Amino acid sequence: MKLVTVAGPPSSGKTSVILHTIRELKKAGISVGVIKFDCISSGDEDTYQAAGVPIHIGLAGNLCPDHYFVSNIEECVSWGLKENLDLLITESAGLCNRCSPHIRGILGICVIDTLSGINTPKKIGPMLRLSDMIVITKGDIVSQAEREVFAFRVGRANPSAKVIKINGLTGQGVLPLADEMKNTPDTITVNDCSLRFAMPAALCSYCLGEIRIGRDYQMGNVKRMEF
Ligand SMILES: Nc1nc2c(ncn2[C@@H]2O[C@H](COP(=O)(O)OP(=O)(O)OP(=O)(O)O)[C@@H](O)[C@H]2O)c(=O)[nH]1
Ligand SMILES: [Zn+2]
Ligand SMILES: [Zn+2]
Repeated sequence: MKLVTVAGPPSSGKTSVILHTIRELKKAGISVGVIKFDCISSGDEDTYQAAGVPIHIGLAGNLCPDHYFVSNIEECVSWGLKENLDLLITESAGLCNRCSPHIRGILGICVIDTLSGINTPKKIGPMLRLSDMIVITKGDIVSQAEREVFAFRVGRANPSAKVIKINGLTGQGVLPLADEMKNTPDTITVNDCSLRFAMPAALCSYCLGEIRIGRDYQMGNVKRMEF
């Protein structure tokens, strides 16, 4: 089974792009399932189900969804194998911008939309910087000049990635992504694989539920600003 990680800011068009890609892959007889990682709720389950795509949702609750991802990814792979999938795609909504689900040796894709603003590529961090392929969506609602500046900034944030433009509404531009997924090697386990980026975590009293403000309540890994 092939494994692909797809990450990107909320509402950037991940599900739209994945669904168009799956439609293409189905034509080639490839069976695809999705695991969606989200925080509190996800409407994606219904969307994938309606499209006939096997879907499993993981809700991270209070945890960072990427930390939750890495604690569960091996079980996700087992699920995909049990479902007899040819390809398992994980979708995660990189909320904190500091974490990244991408794994060494596993195709990692970042989806980002032109509406997020030209400074966003620089701010997004490792899920963009350390991805193999970057998909830019929503080019249909900005000007040609904005599209070009945005793509330039994306290329500067990650010079080694392939950058492609996909219209998430129509699916236009999806073929190179489907091809990349088709050609990715098979995986039967991610045990002993490594993340591409160490996930920062504070492990301070606030991680453990503290809500009071003041030095007396701050324990563990606390970083102070300098003035
Ligand atoms: N105009 C336009 N709209 C798009 C495009 N791609 C996606 N959308 C719209 O953007 C919205 C969000 O798309 P989704 O595919 O749900 O985005 P997502 O990244 O999966 O969202 P979450 O999983 O909730 O983080 C939907 O209303 C899509 O129809 C695009 O290329 N152009
Ligand atoms: Zn989605
Ligand atoms: Zn995080």
